[in-house]
Amino acid sequence: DPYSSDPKRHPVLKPASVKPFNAEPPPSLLVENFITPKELFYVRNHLPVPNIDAEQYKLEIEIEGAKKTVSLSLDDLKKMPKKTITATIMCAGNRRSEMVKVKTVKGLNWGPAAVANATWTGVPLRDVLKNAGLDQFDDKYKHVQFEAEDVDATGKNYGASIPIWKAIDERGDVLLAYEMNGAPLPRDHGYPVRVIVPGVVGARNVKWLAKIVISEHESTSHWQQNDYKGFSPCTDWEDADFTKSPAIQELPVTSAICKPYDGDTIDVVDGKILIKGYAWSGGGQKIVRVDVSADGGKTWHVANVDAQDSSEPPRHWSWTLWSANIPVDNKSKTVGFADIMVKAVDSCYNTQPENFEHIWNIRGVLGNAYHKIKVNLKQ
Ligand code: MTE
Ligand code: MO
Repeated sequence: DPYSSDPKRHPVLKPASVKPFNAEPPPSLLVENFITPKELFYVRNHLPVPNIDAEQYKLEIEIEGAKKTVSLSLDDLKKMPKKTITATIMCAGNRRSEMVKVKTVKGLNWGPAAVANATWTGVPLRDVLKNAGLDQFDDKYKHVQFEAEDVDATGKNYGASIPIWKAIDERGDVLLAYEMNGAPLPRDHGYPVRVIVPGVVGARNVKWLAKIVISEHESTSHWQQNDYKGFSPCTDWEDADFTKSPAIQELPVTSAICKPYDGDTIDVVDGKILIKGYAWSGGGQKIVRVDVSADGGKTWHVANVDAQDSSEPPRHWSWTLWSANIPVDNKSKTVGFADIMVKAVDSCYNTQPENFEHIWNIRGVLGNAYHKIKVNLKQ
């Protein structure tokens, strides 16, 4: 069993699959903390967790066409000036379980908790590339490829790539991280070194990093080429041409109600109900407003921001936690329920699509429509 040396997991994580291990926490617990404790941080593994001895760890760096490659130990990385950022990571398939209600898709049935926020400490990737001899003004190179230590049954490694501007720009804030929330990375989250590409889809935040290649080309890995791409609702598996859709990088703005849950019965206090959730946008955009409704969108209210960091766009990498105490119509005896919905607005004034019907896609990615739940009201 290639999964026999996987780490032990906290029982609060609800598995969507066990081998490989994929799990998210209960959404109501997720929004209790601005910085997600490691026990509550969702896990998204495509393959068995590699067992890496930090003492033996080597990171290889190759600049295509150059004769030499550079090899760095964990100590070499730790000797370089370090930096800490707070960044949210979100899986492209977050909230897939809502999209599935339109029509089935291929992918894990994620709820709204395949997202989390942590502090990450490590070395800026741009410093490592500079030391390795990359001339940042050489426009021959277009991509930075990451190869990981985890392998599939045919011997292929997990891999992904990002455009080179994101790696080179100081404001891109890409890190080779060796700490999460001030402690060494847990094995599930990439021990000893992972890439943090803030503002960019989870899939490019490569864990168990083994090799970096500066290249004219994207990563050729399955996950860069034939997965994690968006399609039209009219495209099915027979006519999907993966060469025609770009690989997902920055994610669109999204939000979710994490407390209460769809179908819950909740108390009405002084004619109001309390709801809580998160909002986040990719590309370093900040959430500037969260709108909530308790009557199916007839009337809207602006939610309170409970937690947000002060960094400005386009370097605002972490999520926003919000809550709202919204009035419900409890005068009429017939109203025993509320249709609650949320949409967020980011600093580009982009907002969310109204429903999943119009953004449905075969892989069930980029599911950022209004989050809608129905609850029963207890007077
Ligand atoms: N890196 C490696 N080496 N192997 C993986 O399976 N999964 C990716 C990414 N990096 C993956 C990986 C995906 S799809 C996501 S969403 C994030 O890691 C999840 O990070 P987490 O498990 O730390 O939450
Ligand atoms: Mo993912």
